[in-house]
Amino acid sequence: MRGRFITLEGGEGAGKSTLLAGLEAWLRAQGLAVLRTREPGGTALGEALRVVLLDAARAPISAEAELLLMFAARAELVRSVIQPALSAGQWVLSDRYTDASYAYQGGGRGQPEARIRGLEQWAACDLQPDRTLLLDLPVDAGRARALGRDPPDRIERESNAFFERVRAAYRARAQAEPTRFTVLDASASPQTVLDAACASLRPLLEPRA
Ligand code: Z5A
Repeated sequence: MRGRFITLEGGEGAGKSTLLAGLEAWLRAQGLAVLRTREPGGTALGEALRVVLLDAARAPISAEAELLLMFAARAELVRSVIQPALSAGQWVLSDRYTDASYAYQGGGRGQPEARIRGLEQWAACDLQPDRTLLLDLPVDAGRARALGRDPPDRIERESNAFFERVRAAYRARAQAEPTRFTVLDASASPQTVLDAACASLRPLLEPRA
């Protein structure tokens, strides 16, 4: 039976990595095979593109090139990792996916939604997640959590206004697709966030007709 494809989205410091670790352990405890990945990344090509995309010391990258590089990494990940794992019955947990392109390159950079939709259909095989968990957190709170870590990367250096547009774009997508999205209050404790995420995924554990 095909596995399930679960994506985690949200702004900087929202708690995606923290939640992913808890979800992976919970799903494994249910006896499921789980594959965890991230974007941009998850393949040799994707990890190399991640370095290019996030390196703050590089020459500026145009919004168009940034969008195409995100989808180049995704094209490789979908074909060589996600689709084979789903076909083998694994649950795939991804730290970000196509909604991030709509939020950052669409909302943040102003790239037209129709252009992103076209890339999603072609480069990402129009593969849609079974469930997307959106960790929603005010921008200031997320940035405060990220303080004291490594120096900010190329995207983390953007302004608060950029991240407010990203957050608004995520929330608009969740509102437009309430069946696929579950919005989680990321200001709650890690255990409360995990419990809410598990409650959202529990119905997907039922075998499909
Ligand atoms: N990007 C893009 O532009 N377009 C695309 O299509 C894609 C990506 C796919 C890399 O993403 C960048 O790529 C990202 C978007 C862009 N740029 N930005 N900004 P990333 O996911 O690798 O980077 P990130 O979003 O900056 O991740 P992060 O800052 O590491 O956040 P996180 O994984 O969501 O948070 P965390 O590491 O789990 O937690 C952060 C801290 O908060 C940590 O100290 C935790 O212990 C703490 N924490 C976590 N949960 C809680 C709760 N519930 N309460 C209190 N404290 C908590």
